[in-house]
Amino acid sequence: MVLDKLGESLRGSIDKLKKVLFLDKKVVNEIIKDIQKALIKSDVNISQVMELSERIRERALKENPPAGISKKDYMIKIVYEELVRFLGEDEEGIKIEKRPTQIMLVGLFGSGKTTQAGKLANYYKKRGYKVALVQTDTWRPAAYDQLYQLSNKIGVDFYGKENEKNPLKIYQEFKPHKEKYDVAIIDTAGRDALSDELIKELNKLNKEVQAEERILVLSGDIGQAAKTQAEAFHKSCNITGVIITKLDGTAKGGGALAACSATGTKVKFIGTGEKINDLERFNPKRFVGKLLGMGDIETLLEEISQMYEKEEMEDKSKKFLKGEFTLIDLFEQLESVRKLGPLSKVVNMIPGMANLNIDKELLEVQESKIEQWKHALDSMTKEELEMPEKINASRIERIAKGSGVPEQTIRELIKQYKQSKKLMKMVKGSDKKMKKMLSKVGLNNIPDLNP
Ligand SMILES: Nc1nc2c(ncn2[C@@H]2O[C@H](COP(=O)(O)OP(=O)(O)OP(=O)(O)O)[C@@H](O)[C@H]2O)c(=O)[nH]1
Ligand SMILES: [Mg+2]
Repeated sequence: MVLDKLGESLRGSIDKLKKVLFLDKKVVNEIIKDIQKALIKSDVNISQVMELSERIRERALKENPPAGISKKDYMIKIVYEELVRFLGEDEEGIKIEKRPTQIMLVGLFGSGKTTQAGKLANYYKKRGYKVALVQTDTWRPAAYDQLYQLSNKIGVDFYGKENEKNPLKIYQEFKPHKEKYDVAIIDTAGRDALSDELIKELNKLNKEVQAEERILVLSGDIGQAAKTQAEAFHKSCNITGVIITKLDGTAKGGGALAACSATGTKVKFIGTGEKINDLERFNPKRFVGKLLGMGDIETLLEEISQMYEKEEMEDKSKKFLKGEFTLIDLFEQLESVRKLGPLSKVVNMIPGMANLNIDKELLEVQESKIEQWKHALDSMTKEELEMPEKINASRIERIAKGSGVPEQTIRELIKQYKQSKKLMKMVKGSDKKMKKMLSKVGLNNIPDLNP
């Protein structure tokens, strides 16, 4: 499992959070301390840890959850969101848009370049692309064999030259064939450190290959030192992203991931083992979800977003019932009711509504007219939308010209608005039975209508 220690500790904090009776400042601080410890153990840079935990603390203490969601659950959401942000927010991936898309892998000795070259070839072959593997590493004696064997195993074409000392020459022999492929993956030689010699070699190769993607392969076990490496390689060959490998076997992987994100270097894939299939596209949301215990988080996020929707609807209903509504509110209400079916039918579904003796025409809005109203509303000024009473004949003429909607239809819209407002007054003046009825259709939690 990737970053299992970090995941274990974070899940531990979440469990602790779930168990407390009441979320107060003390608990927030305690949970944050746990998270800090977990991140520091994973070799995340201290100032990054502090920055992240400050954000979590501030939000947890300041923000209020929507009604129906506990503070504890809301804090879990905050922790999730901030960790996702911390790790780069959105998935980057490598897009195969040009044919061929050349992916050049660079990095220090043993970081996992050759292995990832094989994994990537396998990844793209499985997705139906025609792939070539090119070995330009003339340093490591076994490099040629290593990649050759991988290419046989995967079943993709291989280019290389066993006793050639000049990587440029090897690439030049491949170049006339490159058009045959959708994806060409170019493995390069590493060194102990980013020496001048390696920089020179990479610069030359870089110029010749002109790869769409220049990917730095970093071993996760270097932890926060990933920052210096990413910066140095970026300077020498303007890398387009990184692959962090060996996340299966190191406690320091969190540091490497966080360091890359801090330098703005996009993590495109992660290596999760030695086998050919042990490569994952890096998606911060999925990754953090898994770390925190996927299923739980998804259900929770869904619940919270539903509560927000409910709150918003209730707010609108309250305004509507108080008669404090504008043309925009009217339109929104009509749109949301329209989703339930034709208005006349919707009204019939509400028990007791018929007894109110509402003129049926008052509610029977022709479906096609709503679309025209939308255009008319687009041509109105803010003042007109908020105070429709101000819309006189000359304004109607102007709105009609601007929207291409007949004046008559605009007059109907205003009539509808006035009638709805009248209806609201009736609702306001009605008895408890009415309130009961409204609660049946979900418009509950409404403050006393006759205070
Ligand atoms: N556990 C684990 N091991 C990996 C992963 N990726 C690569 N390795 C191992 O790391 C070692 C080095 O991998 P290579 O692919 O040869 O590294 P390299 O960057 O090509 O090294 P040089 O050619 O010497 O520069 C090998 O033993 C791989 O099996 C990974 O994601 N997880
Ligand atoms: Mg290699």
